[in-house]
Amino acid sequence: MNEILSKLAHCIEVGKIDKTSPYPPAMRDQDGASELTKKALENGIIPNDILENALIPAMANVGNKFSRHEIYVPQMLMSAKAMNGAMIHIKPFFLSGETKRKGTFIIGTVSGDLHDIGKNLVSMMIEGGGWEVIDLGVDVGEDKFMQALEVHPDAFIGLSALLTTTMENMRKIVLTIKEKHPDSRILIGGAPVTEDYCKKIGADFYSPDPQGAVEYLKNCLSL
Ligand code: B1M
Repeated sequence: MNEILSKLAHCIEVGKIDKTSPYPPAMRDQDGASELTKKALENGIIPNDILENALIPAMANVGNKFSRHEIYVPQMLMSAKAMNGAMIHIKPFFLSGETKRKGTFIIGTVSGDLHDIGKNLVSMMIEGGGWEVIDLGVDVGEDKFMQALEVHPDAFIGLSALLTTTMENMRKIVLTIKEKHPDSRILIGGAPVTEDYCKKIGADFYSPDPQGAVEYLKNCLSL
């Protein structure tokens, strides 16, 4: 792997946000995820390669270490902060700057779930695809989705969940939305979510990644 990307992946894994960050103590005064992402961009590495070859695999390693009880929640949180420190620099590249929007997309991480990195990536890519994105944040229940739909009745809706427990909350949200807005289009995603689960709960589309979500919206427009 490219040296900058491999250092960047290491910063995500150990939770080194930027040069001024005192954590982890062994990396004091060294570049963190923020500086290395900037360097990667300055060296002509494309944002998608930074994501696919450094940030996402590093977060996957963090999850595996957590599963093996080699790290705990505070370390996971530091990795998430380092990831955000990197994403700040990548975000502008995914925004197209188009003024005329293709439509509105309402997104949130479902009730009980505080994971937002994947959801933010999806928002960013969809916004970059020319859509207005209304990001409701994390721990979002059916009421908040319904309120947003009152204001934007033609919007597409995206639900994200990272826990097998909170994934179940998608079912109620889909049911409530479909009762009042049967023609609405709901797409779902997140690590534990599957195509099969999507069909079971009556959602319209499952995508394992942000690109699939962007493609789905694009295809809906051309129907
Ligand atoms: Co949590 N956590 N966590 N965590 N965490 C996982 C998800 C876990 C798999 C770790 C593990 O055990 N190996 C595990 C879930 C187990 C399970 O249910 N099967 C877990 C757990 C158990 C927990 C807690 C319960 C831990 C505890 O407190 N004991 C707790 C729950 C808190 C809560 O939500 N109520 C918790 C807390 C946290 C932190 C707060 C510390 C932090 C989140 C910080 C944040 O998001 N701001 C955190 C983190 C960082 C993780 C891991 C390490 C990384 C998640 C991540 O950001 N991945 C994660 C392990 C892992 O995933 N390997 C883990 C990177 C991100 C780019 O991927 O979110 O999957 P992801 O998104 C992808 C796709 O899924 C897709 O696109 C994205 C890009 O490819 N996608 C969509 C996502 N949403 C989509 C929507 C779409 C389409 C595609 O359409 C709408």
